[in-house]
Amino acid sequence: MAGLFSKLSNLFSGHTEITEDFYEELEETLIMGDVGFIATEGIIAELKEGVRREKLTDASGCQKLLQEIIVSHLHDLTEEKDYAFEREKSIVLIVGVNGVGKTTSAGKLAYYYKSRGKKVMLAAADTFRAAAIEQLTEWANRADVDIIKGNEGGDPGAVVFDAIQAAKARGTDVLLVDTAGRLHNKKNLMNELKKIGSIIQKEYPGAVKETLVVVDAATGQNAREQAKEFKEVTDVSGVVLTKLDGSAKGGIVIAIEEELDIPVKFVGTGEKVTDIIKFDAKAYAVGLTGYDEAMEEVLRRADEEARAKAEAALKDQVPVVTQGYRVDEGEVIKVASKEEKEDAFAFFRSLRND
Ligand SMILES: Nc1nc2c(ncn2[C@@H]2O[C@H](COP(=O)(O)OP(=O)(O)OP(=O)(O)O)[C@@H](O)[C@H]2O)c(=O)[nH]1
Ligand SMILES: [Mg+2]
Repeated sequence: MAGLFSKLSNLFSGHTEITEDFYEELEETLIMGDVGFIATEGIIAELKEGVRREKLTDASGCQKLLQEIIVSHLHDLTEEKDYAFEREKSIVLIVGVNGVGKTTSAGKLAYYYKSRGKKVMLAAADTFRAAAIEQLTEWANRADVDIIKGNEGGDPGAVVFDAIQAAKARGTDVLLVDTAGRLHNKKNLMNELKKIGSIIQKEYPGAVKETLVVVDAATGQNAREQAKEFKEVTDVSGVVLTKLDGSAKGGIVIAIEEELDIPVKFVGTGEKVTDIIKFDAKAYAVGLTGYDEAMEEVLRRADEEARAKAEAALKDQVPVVTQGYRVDEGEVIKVASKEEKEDAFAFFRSLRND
């Protein structure tokens, strides 16, 4: 069965005119692809409205419109606001139910920030599951970062406490905390997270706190439910959506953002240490709708903006990292984040082969 990305992008070549059939097929594709009922209804209504307003008649004409509507249903992530933890001393709590990919994501993020020049530390606060500490230790080795751990069966709060003291002493930039996905029961799990939360508040009030709930894309609407439950007990600030590489759906991004108002910040694209990308709404919408021309424009604009920002910074002699460029010793240097947009686009486009 073809996946959401291939079905949706093919929808436009399969139809020449915008007919009721076209809308029905679009609706079915979105629902089947995990977009969720609420967002689907909204998207279709806005598309119909736009088609009327712009007096569009052929299906290919509304490809761009659909792409813009999808973007408008997603958070407009900014580096300053949504990735503030990258620039200051921070503590990133990784939460989620068992098996979704928390430990893997913690390891990948450790590598991600380490390779961008950050001083990173991992904390093994899943003391419940046998072998969890060992598993995180392997990731710490892979990423070549420090790890703070306790004993199996020990108090996770104590591990977080120790990790905070170590992070302060060693000048760590990003402290990533892996937590348990399962305890004796759900109530215990949620209580433990609350306890960890209050330890952080007490011991490390100066740090930027980020709580990422990890959900598995393959679990569809359950992923949304899980994110909702965690949101109710902790101040979740973002989602890491894992295993999107193996899912033929992926519309869950829209359902989560629309219904829970939490941004998807990272996407797991495989099992390797480098298989994580920052979520990019435009790259996602372009990949989904097949309106590839839009990406050229997005990349060109990102490039211009970043260069302008970097040049302005150069003039004012402030060392800044901007999207795509940074200023270093009086020179404007191209950095990885521009390529990250391209990588995101390439990944979402590759989902059309599922
Ligand atoms: N294909 C794919 N596999 C992933 C991704 N992220 C994690 N996995 C796999 O998912 C499985 C579970 O990952 P873990 O990181 O152990 O999950 P966890 O949430 O820490 O699990 P518990 O600690 O038992 O709650 C492993 O086999 C990972 O390789 C991803 O983005 N893509
Ligand atoms: Mg784990």
